[in-house]
Amino acid sequence: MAVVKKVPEKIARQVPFCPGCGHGIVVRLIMECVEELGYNDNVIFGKPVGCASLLDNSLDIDIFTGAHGRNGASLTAIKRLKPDTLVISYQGDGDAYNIGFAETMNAAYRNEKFTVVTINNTNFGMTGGQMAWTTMPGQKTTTSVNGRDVELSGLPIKMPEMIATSFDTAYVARGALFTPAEINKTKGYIKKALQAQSDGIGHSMVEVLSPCPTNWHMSPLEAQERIIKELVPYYPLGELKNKGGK
Ligand SMILES: Cc1ncc(C[n+]2csc(CCOP(=O)(O)OP(=O)(O)O)c2C)c(N)n1
Ligand code: SF4
Ligand SMILES: [Mg+2]
Repeated sequence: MAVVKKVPEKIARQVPFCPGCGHGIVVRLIMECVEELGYNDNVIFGKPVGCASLLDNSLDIDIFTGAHGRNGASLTAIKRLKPDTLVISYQGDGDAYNIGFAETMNAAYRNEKFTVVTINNTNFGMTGGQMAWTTMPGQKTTTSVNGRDVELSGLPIKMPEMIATSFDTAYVARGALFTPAEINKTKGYIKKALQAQSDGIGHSMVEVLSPCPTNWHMSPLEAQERIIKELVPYYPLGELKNKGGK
């Protein structure tokens, strides 16, 4: 018999995202992991600028909102001042990779002992679907109306690969949201990343390939199929680094 897991207590109200959006799923996975790891009030959720900024009223935990892209710097300070607190930086791809590139890379470079979870939905979602560094070749966005031209703007960025191979980080993985099995694997990656932080091993990061049906102009089902057919072949799934070995 299938076991339906209870919504974590800290998700106090409904999350405010579009139908079929991945943000709500990932936030739930994070809060399930937080609960399972035994953290109750000793958690700080670093919220970005982007669609996830709408989360304020949904979570009953301490939330910090950084300026656009700057959570890598702000949460460094918070974690250093409160080393026993589980610090989670939840960020969009535009926030963490484009606007916050320097802060994200510097936090990883210094091996700051907090966890970054990034939502790669291949665009700047909240502001209407502009091209990001994660946008796929040929993808039409409001700022690449004829499709992304890699001759002009380069290839989509693979931040987890850069962070896993360049710096002395503890845990790096990429998951995706399509089948329940993949969603469960993604939860496993998030849990290991949080465990690496809890064990004091070092910086941890999980990227999640996530649907944005609204700006992709697709149904939720078509958006999931796009992830499987178009995104996964370019952005491979799995663990890139697991220093703690758990
Ligand atoms: C300094 C600054 N520049 C630009 C903006 C406008 N802005 C708000 S949300 C956003 C896009 C965020 O995209 P992403 O991080 O990918 O998150 P998503 O909405 O896709 O989840 C931008 C550019 C801002 N709020 N502050
Ligand atoms: S615009 Fe995209 S990322 Fe933002 S809430 Fe809607 S589906 Fe989600
Ligand atoms: Mg985005």
